[in-house]
Amino acid sequence: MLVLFMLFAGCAAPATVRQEQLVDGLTIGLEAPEPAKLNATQELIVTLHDAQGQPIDAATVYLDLTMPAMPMGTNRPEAEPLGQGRYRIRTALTMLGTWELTVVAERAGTEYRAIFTREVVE
Ligand SMILES: [Cu+2]
Repeated sequence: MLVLFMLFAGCAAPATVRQEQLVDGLTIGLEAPEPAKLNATQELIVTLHDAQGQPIDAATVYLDLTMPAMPMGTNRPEAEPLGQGRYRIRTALTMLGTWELTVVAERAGTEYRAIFTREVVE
């Protein structure tokens, strides 16, 4: 299941895109600046909720950044927990084109993975 929302905070503020996936009862969300600019530091927010909609804080979260079109080496920035089921990752995408951002969340010995696609533009 993939849900896509566009949030516009105001005329002057940059837009944020929010995507969500349901993985084995865990709702994994990713909030990212839109558009995804080449080589710009961007702040990504991962959100985790259980089947009852309760935020999950006791998880280890990182991103696995790849491009489907080519090998790009290993790039796995770790997330910093913010509380309320939110985790922050700062990273930059260093090439134009389609990226796959795999959110990996480890919780109570179980690993959950959700793949989100981002299009990087100039
Ligand atoms: Cu590439």
